[in-house]
Amino acid sequence: MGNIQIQRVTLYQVRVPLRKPFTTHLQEVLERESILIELIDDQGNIGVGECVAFSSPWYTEETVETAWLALENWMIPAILNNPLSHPDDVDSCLTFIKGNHMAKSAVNHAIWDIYAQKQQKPLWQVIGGTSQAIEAGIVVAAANDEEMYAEIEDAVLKGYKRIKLKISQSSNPKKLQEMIALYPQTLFFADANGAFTEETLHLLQTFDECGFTLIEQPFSEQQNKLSGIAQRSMKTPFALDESIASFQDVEDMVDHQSGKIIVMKQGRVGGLSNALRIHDYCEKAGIPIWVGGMIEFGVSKAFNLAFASLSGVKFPGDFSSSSHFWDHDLAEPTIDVQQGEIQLPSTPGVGVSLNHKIIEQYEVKRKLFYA
Ligand code: OSB
Ligand code: MG
Repeated sequence: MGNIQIQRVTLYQVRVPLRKPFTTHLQEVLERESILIELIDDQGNIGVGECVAFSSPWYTEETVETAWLALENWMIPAILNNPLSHPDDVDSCLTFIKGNHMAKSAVNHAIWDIYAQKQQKPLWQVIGGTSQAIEAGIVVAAANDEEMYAEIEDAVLKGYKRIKLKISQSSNPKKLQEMIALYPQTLFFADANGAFTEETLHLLQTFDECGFTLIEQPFSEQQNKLSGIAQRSMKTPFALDESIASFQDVEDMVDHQSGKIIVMKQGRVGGLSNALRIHDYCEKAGIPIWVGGMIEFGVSKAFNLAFASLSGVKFPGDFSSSSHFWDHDLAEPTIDVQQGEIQLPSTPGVGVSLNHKIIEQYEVKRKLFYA
């Protein structure tokens, strides 16, 4: 296959307004700052990646600024000076850097993109994906009930197979149960983003009769033991999102029985290489996976879609059309849900490139690096 020798790296920082506010009990997101990375190798292959850290540490410790620093000071110099024979080598080349998973993931992704292009195959095939049509799910994170009902109706009409609702201690389980009963063809997930505590465990238990397929991350990421106690008292399976930042976290989930399903966010586990290891373990252990979202652009979503093609992914993920969040996506082609599905590309690599014209409109800063 030959080594991948990176010649040039470009980092772009962008700031893009969301089409409508994204509201959870933790944060209201109105605009998305993000970092895009573009690598060019000695044969002219272009690999892309996207760092999914947010502007502030409301969801994870990493932020856009810390990720930029890590990329600029340590990660990019390391990959410019080391020929790589496989994307997994990105991880071995960056073991001297602790944490910073989302920044690492962006680099790991861009190398996977080039690696697949060199094999002249779509990335999803290179990693052993089996389905070319990915079932689409959407997240409703509305500020009030009226908006929530309107967005649910709209999503059902658009053909989404699954709707994820943000819940918190102030949600009304009775009303949710009635609403879910109106849409027997649609799967409903609940995402608590860690809203519940030991003191409010009894409130969480009142969601057990709502008809949710699963409840995502009821407690904060460290509360495995409590989550295990709660899970054993409820029939609705828990899917752990924030808790899963590594392979070991999956083993912890099994040890504590703190959840039954994994939400994969490649950025949080440090990229596709680690995500694949988790996938293979989960498939053997019979733990279903589904793919979560980060209010991303089409680059990150394209890697999520490739992962969703794997046989261990058992539920529709956070996959909505580009137009759900954005007036203009930063990657092309844009994501277009049709009959509740998204078709994977047949072109080599991850199948998307940066839309430079659009990026220019939203660019905050840019930096180039040469070997
Ligand atoms: O908890 O899944 C989450 C978005 C930002 C931060 C955390 C979460 C989310 C989502 C996914 O719910 C939104 C999407 O990209 O479709
Ligand atoms: Mg979540």
